[in-house]
Amino acid sequence: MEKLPTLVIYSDSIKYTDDYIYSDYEYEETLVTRKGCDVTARPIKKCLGIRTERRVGRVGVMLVGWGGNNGSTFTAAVLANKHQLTWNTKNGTMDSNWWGSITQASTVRLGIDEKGNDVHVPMSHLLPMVHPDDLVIDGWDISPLNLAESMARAKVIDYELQQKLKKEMSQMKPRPAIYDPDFIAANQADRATNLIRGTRYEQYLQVRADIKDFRDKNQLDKVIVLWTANTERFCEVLPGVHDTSENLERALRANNTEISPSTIFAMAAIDENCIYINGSPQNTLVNGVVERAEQRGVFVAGDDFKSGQTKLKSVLVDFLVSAGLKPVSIVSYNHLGNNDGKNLSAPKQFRSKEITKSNVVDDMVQSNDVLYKPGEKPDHVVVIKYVPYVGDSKRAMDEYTSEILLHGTNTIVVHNTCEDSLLAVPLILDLVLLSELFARMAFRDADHSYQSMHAVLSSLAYLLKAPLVPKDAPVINALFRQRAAIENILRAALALPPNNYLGLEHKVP
Ligand code: NAI
Ligand code: DG6
Repeated sequence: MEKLPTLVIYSDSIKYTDDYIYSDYEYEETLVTRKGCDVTARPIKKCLGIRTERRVGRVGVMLVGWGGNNGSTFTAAVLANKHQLTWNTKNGTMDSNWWGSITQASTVRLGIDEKGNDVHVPMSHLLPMVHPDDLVIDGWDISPLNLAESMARAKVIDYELQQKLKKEMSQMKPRPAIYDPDFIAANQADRATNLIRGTRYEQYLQVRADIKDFRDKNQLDKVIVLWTANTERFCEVLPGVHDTSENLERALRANNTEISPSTIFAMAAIDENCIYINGSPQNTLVNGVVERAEQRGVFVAGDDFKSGQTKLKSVLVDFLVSAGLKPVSIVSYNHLGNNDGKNLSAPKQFRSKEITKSNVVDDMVQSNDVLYKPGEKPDHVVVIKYVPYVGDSKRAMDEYTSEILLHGTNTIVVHNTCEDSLLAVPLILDLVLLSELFARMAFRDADHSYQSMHAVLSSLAYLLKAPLVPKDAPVINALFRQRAAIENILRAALALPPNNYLGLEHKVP
């Protein structure tokens, strides 16, 4: 195996022991006070201790919806990379890679060399992270197909690579899953034959038993449960049912029909001390689930992978608004022909996706009160259509109209064609690797003992369309701000200052 270069930080603010990296970090902010039109600002500093456990341990990932396009493609990508497979196509011989993953295929600016030139290192070299080859994979699906059959059904992976993976993936079979036809589209019924029967509470117990079984058989230190199953309709959030952990458990035992399958998976994962990540739009992580995660000290994160159209939107609108241009109309069409598109062709499931796709520019708009009056927003419309022929190769067409100088207009039109699952799978990897790393980090201020990050892991916002944040925390959608947050948290754990891009070495004599 390729030997990774070691990164050692020389600083009085860092201490390495066999078990931990300790960083003394000065967190700087600017405190702003507004009184009428007057604004005052004062720099503030807080001394923090950051401790990162160095031992990664054995990590397992359980995918809900393992047999879907994302689930089977994720498994294929992990195995192809692990075995360093190559395959022939009409364009020549291809090799395995993790392009699209920020941990595996992106770099972070570490600093400058003696001549003042930037030095970058792969993000994965900053702090100890799970190697993707070492992940153990398992999961559930309502469809009984083994993973080789699922991969063939998905039509995402090149044929020759499928042949090379077939033997190993045909041994992998999803565990039976929780099916409630009231939550996903009626057009999914024909694949739903691999099911956990019984009441909701019995289903919850079975999911817990599955997690225990997987953990014990593979001697895992950590298991991460990630929902990449069909988009569900939103559950109707009911007082006395979804609002507290206790009420939710009571309602689960009473077999309340507004408790969705995804919420049952989340409760079982949390109760088994597993991080739970929601890669789809629905409101799985109701207040009762979040409270349960807080009580148990387990992370939850969501909602909905930010893979293509929304990712670009959270760059483009940031660019426009920060350039002083005023987006006034954003219209986003998609059509796709995979099973996700089929499920989303039903109105209630489409509505879930419409919600997560629609609120993704709010923070950028609100940041500029020169352009927008309080409460003013651009018109924003999202359309999704199911067109079977295009399969996983989603088409996304966007029109952005902005008002410019003296109320002229500027219209930008974007057309993007891409295999959806090949964009989503690297995000699944990053969600797993980064959440696992964040679970090994702890923070303390001067007088307190070390504490984990908040149970709602908003640091993963870069990877998610509608980032769930702790109560009263602001939602950040702007992509580079989200990425800088990840980068600078990793730097802080190494007692390095945030990247500031001042570049004064070259600007001041
Ligand atoms: P898919 O439809 O191919 O896979 C979903 C799988 O979940 C299917 O195999 C289905 O049988 C299974 N399933 C349904 N209900 C289940 C349950 N209760 N328990 C266990 N398994 C269940 O869809 P795909 O393309 O893999 O996407 C998965 C999810 O990720 C969808 O909700 C989609 O909206 C979301 N997503 C996908 C993105 C992408 O770029 N591919 C980006 C953002 C979100
Ligand atoms: C149609 O929009 C299908 C969806 O599942 C999307 O492909 C998915 O949510 C990705 O969305 P986006 O906006 O990040 O490309």
